Amino acid sequence: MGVVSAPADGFALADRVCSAASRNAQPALDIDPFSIEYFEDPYPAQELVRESGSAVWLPRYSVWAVGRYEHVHTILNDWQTFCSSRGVGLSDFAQEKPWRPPSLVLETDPPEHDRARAVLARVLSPVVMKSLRTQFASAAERLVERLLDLRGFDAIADLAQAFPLSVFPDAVGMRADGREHLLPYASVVFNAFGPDNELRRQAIARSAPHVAWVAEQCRKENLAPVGLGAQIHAAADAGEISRPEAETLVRSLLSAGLDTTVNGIGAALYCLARFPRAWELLRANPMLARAAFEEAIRFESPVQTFFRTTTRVVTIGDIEIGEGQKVLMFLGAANRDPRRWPNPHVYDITRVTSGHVGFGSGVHMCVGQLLARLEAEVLLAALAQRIKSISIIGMPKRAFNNTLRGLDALPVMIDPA
Ligand code: OVV
Repeated sequence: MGVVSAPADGFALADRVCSAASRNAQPALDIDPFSIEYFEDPYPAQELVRESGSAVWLPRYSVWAVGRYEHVHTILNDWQTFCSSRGVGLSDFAQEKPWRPPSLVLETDPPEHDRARAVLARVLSPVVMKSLRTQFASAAERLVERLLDLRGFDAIADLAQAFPLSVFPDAVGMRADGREHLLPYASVVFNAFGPDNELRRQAIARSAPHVAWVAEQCRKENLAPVGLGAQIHAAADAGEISRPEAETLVRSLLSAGLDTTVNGIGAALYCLARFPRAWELLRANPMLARAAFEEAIRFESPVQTFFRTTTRVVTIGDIEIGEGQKVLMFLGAANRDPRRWPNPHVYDITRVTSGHVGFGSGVHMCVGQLLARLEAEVLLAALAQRIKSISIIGMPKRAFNNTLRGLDALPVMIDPA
């Protein structure tokens, strides 16, 4: 530990770091963290980001990159200096029109942020989670029984997607038809945080039907009288927020509430299939389901990156950053920073995961994290109780997205306990 090893591609670390003495010795890197090549294996480049300095300039996008845990954590917890209201993607809302009206929680700063956040925090509170638990657990058990009949299936489509799709839209109170728009819509949202590359352009070019459908579903009259959507609209009935604000907050649920849990659960399944010791531990003690999920979030970091924009000149470690600069936080790199995590590249469901930044940190920390954990916990516990082994029986296929890390396909075989 502490020794910098040569990246897997054979280029020595120093060859990629332009020490740029002409620019106050500010390190620069020519990596593209939004390229297919990077998504295929992000770890060498993430190590470069971490080891090059406390902040490193990415000339390709004219942004600062931060990959060390300490500094990612500091940035996440200083909204005054590192604001969200200019967007948390590459696009600076002070310079460019956002592709959709900004989110009232994600893309705002206190005090405006806090009003919207309070509504979502209440709608996604522990009391509400308790009311959802029994139905979620039954749905998980039913799905696992069905998969046991199949024996061989795609752990992404048939499990990581199927389970959230079987519980989340119902919990929100959505109508049954048109739900096939939800994952494509989320894919657009998360691609749109990235640069103007092929992924983002294609996603936005094809977004119109998904955007129109989602906007329609956010209206009070299209949501069941009980459910998370209705609870948001109740805040408008009470005069706490306006009706259009309620609709935009329902949009936040639909934007951030499904593809994230799909990739979080997918990460846990991929980890448990690759690390048989972890699977055996979980099987021996299904109470470890929550720990297995949390460690999968640290290990895979399904949400890989977010940006902030500086509101003043600021120093990160020994690097000075100007005002109005985009700062790219590598959550995945921070979650594997050897300065913070022993054996960071090992999936270990017995480790202390608290402090990981897979859900962010600070005022914007994932407001849906309890719902994500509930879904994952009941599903992993059901698997642990009914299944002896999960084996990968075909090539995993990676999904490419500017923000989300996960798989498109994971062919597996399961054996009953
Ligand atoms: C965390 C997140 C991701 C995407 C969209 C939103 C939030 C939103 O609030 O719309």
